[in-house]
Amino acid sequence: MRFLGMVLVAWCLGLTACGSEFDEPTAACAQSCAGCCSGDKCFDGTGIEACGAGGAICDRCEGLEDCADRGEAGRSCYFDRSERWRIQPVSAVIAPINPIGDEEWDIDGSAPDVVVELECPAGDKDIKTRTPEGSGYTPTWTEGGCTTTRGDLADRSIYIEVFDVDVTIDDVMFSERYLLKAEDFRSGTFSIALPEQEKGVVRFTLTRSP
Ligand SMILES: [Ca+2]
Ligand SMILES: [Ca+2]
Repeated sequence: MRFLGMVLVAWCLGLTACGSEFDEPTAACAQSCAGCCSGDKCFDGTGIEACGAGGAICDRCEGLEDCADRGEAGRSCYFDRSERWRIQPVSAVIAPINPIGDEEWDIDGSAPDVVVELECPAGDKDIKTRTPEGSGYTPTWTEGGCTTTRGDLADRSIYIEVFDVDVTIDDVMFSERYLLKAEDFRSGTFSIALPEQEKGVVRFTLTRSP
């Protein structure tokens, strides 16, 4: 059945007029429902699963769309490319031993000095940001994130580098691109696993910015 479902989804994606899972509103629902309708069923219409207002047929929001109240245009699934979002590294868990070389992070045996650098897409260039040094094996940060538009973040990945600052050559823990997913925006958070570090992770918040 799963295979059949995938085939149907693939088939539907290829057609612009693929049938909605919702039925045309009945006259009774259209007149009495403040949210959205499917047949004679009235939904409150504020969620991405069933979005709409004024007794219109419900819509399921896809991808990065929100169920958004758009004033006179009513409530509908909408993806606002110009909306500004902030990506902030907030915390990490670092392994006690550097997996590269299997030794302590710093020669004097002290904890790593962890910095997260981001390159966030902004138009045809990137914004580069850098957190302060977070010390210890569970560093936290409140500064050094980037803010850019949702459209840029939908089109292009961010580059993330995590490292222990050293006098000569930094110990790099992570350097990869990451493309934000719809669920990252919905949950307002995402994390990356640090390779070779058991339980090693860096967590980020993803918030709308005024
Ligand atoms: Ca080091
Ligand atoms: Ca260091």
